[in-house]
Amino acid sequence: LRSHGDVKYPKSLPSLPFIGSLLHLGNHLPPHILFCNLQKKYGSLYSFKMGSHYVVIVNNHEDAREVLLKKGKTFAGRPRTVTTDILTRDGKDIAFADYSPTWKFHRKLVHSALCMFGEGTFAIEQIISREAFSLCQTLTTFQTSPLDMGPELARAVTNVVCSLCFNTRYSRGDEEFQTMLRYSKGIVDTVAKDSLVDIFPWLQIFPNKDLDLLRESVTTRDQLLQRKLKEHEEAFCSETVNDLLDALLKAKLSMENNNSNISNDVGLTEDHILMTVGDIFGAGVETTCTVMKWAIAYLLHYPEVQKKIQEEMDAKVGFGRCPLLSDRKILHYLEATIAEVLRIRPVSPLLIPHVAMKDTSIGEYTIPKDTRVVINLWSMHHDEKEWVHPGDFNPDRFMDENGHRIYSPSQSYLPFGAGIRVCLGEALAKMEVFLFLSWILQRFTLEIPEGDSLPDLEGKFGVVLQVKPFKVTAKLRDVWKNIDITR
Ligand code: HEM
Ligand code: PLO
Repeated sequence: LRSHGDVKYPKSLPSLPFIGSLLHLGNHLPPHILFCNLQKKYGSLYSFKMGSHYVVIVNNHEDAREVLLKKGKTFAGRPRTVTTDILTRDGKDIAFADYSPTWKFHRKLVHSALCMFGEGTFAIEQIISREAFSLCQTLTTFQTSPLDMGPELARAVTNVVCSLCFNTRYSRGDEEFQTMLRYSKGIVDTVAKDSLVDIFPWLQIFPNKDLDLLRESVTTRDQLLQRKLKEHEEAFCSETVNDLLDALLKAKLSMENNNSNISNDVGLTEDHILMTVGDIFGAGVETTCTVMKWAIAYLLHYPEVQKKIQEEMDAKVGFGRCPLLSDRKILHYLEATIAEVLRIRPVSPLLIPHVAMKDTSIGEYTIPKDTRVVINLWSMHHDEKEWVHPGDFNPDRFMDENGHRIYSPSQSYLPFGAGIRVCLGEALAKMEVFLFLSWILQRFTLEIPEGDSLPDLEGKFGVVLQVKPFKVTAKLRDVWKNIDITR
């Protein structure tokens, strides 16, 4: 693409050699950091070809806001890729589905179901608190011995999503839960991994270990979801909608009965229901769990932050009751710490790629239809023009001088994205992270096991920015030593 007349395209990286160097460099530098560094040479908005696809990388908040908010609908498309097509039966879910009336209808449906069973109700506080209590019990039994909290956190957040979607939960060591952990790791490790198959789709005709693992993991997941769907169908009664799956079934049945025009247009098939539940499950578990792990890793690196959170809690909540969601309004420093974790290690540093659905523009640059637009949240959250020492972990950025919370100290902060593709689970995720962390820190002080080194803060890029596994000791705080914590 070349500029002619008034038409100006984003600066382009040299095409053919670049693909080689991208894949090569990709082995050393994760893409969000590589794309951030390339700004030095190409400016904050630049483009390149990946196979036959024209890709634009957006690194600053002005352009990102134009794409996500001002022209949100124009950029609401999603690309089809080999791995996400396997995961979602060719885009029959929400997150990886292209913009369409069906997608719009689904998103609305799931949004209202989430409000009904979660966000808007007292029930969600009880569900999360039950899991926080159970997590604290497990930590108590591990007293002083080093523990990888990963699987325990995974069970806690899985049980929250399970309660919302299926009205069930898992106990420690449950066989079905172990299966779930296994297939989800298989998917996270392979979906959109280094996008090789997505750059050259014809590569899929060659044997590819990752694709095999992805297919196998997806098959196991689908069998599990199918079983849940069948159980719900058998027990279904439209009078009592117990969970998200019931709500989706009810919507499907009422559309079939109505036989109205919309049902032809937006057809809610069994595949759609399965894939949508798969999305909520996958997004609900992997993201929340990842944020919890990052938060704990940073608390180990910054014991003074942990101490400050505990002092605030001791003063404002005390030990006579458990933390509540309403404490979010008073535990400013804990909220600021969570906000800072989401800044310094965004769960989804490149969001999910967006696609221009028609010819359009970003700033002064022309963007042709079908361009893939990658928003580099990492660049935005580490922009030196917007943040003082962006590489430093400092919750005080989100506090004012009176000790109150600042919600958005910079425009360059969008951990959940924005606009019509904004995260569907933002409210739920914030409630979970707040309650889990406050329950844990009210009772325990987290420390590095003797002889272990500090957790690695670099992260491993994939469909989410993962933390490398590490161990902690959860020491029961002195005040709790004489109290029966299992009450
Ligand atoms: C999409 C962040 C938790 C469900 C997204 C996106 C981001 C994000 C950045 C992509 C936005 C875009 O492409 O423009 C996060 C973070 C979380 C979190 C940081 C945890 C702290 C959750 C939870 C759920 C969820 C708990 C489920 C209940 C979704 C769905 C989408 C999405 C369904 C796709 C939306 C669409 O494409 O229309 N999230 N998320 N997320 N998230 Fe989350
Ligand atoms: C996580 C592994 C699951 O087995 C499947 C799944 C579904 C939805 C995905 C999620 C995975 C990863 C995080 C994603 C989410 C949709 C939105 C979310 C990509 C692959 C984010 C952070 O954008």
